[in-house]
Amino acid sequence: MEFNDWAILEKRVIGWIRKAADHLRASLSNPLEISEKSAHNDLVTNMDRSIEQFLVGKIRDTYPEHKIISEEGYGDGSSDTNGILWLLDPIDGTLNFVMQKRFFAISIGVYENGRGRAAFIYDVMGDEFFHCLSGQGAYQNDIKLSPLTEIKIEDALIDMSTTWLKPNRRIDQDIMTEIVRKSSGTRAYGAASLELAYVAAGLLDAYFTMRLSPWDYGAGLILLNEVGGLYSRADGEQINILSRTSILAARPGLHEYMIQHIKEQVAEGKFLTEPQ
Ligand code: 2AM
Ligand code: CA
Ligand code: CA
Ligand code: CA
Repeated sequence: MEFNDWAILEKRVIGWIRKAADHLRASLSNPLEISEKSAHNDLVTNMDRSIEQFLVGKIRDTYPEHKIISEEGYGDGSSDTNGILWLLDPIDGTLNFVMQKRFFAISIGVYENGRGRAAFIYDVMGDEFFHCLSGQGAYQNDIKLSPLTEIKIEDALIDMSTTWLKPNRRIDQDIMTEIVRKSSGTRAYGAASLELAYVAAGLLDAYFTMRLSPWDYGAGLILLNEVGGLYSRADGEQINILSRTSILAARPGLHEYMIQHIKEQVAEGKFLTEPQ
C-alpha cells in the first residue's frame, strides 16, 4: 500500500517530540545514570534510553509496518532502505546534555525507498524546531527557510570538530588548515543534527565531520536537500544512508571548493580514511 499521509505523520511526530522534550526538560533536576560506550567521551544515559523507547513505541504503535534504525538499540537495526525507514536519535549531543544541559536535540528523519521524505530536529532547550516535508519547504519554527546561495570561503563560517587536529587515524592533521585559515571563522557545537540544521538555515556555511551514523545525519540531510544545500562524504563520494560516514555539508559553490581542496591534499599524499 502506498503511504501518502505525510501531513498527518508530520503533525503526529511534532507532537511526540514535544512530549519527549517536556520529559527531558523535567528530568534535568534529577540525577542522571551515565555509562560509557566506546570511550570516556562516548556516553549514554538513562534518558537517551527512555526517550528512544518512548518514540520507538509511538512509531511502532502508529506505523507497525515501518522500520526503525535508532542509536540505543530499541529499533529494528534494518539493513535495507525498502519501504519506510525511520532514522532516530533520541538525544543528539549527549555530552552536551550531560555537561552543559543545553545544546542537544531530538532528531528524526523518515525515508521512503531511500528517498528523504520528512525531517524533524528539535533543539530541546533552545525550543527551536527545524522540520520539513520534502518538496514543501523547510522551516525553522514557523519561518520558511530560503534556498541557500553561494558565498566566498573568506566569508564562510565553518563548523568542524577540532578533536582530529590531534594525531589520529582518520584524517591528516593538516588537510583542513588552509580552509580554516581562509575562512571567516570556525565553530564546533557538538550536536550533529543541529549543526546540519544550522547549515540548512544559513547560520553556518559548512559542516565537516569524520564519523557520523545514520541517526546523526538522517534528518539533517533531508532538511539540507530541501534548501539546496550540498552534501557528500569528505572525499566527495555519495553518502549511503545506512552507513557510518564522514560528511561535508555546505552551501553550493563552497561544497565544490572544499571537496576540490581535500582532493588536492589527498593527491599530495595526505591521508583520509572513511570510518568502518
Ligand atoms: P550523540 O551525542 O548522539 O552520540 C559530537 O560528538 C556529535 O557526534 C554528536 O552529534 C554525537 O552524537 C556524534 N557522534 C557520533 N559518533 C560518536 C561517538 N562515537 N562518540 C561521540 N559522539 C559521536
Ligand atoms: Ca551517542
Ligand atoms: Ca547523535
Ligand atoms: Ca544520541
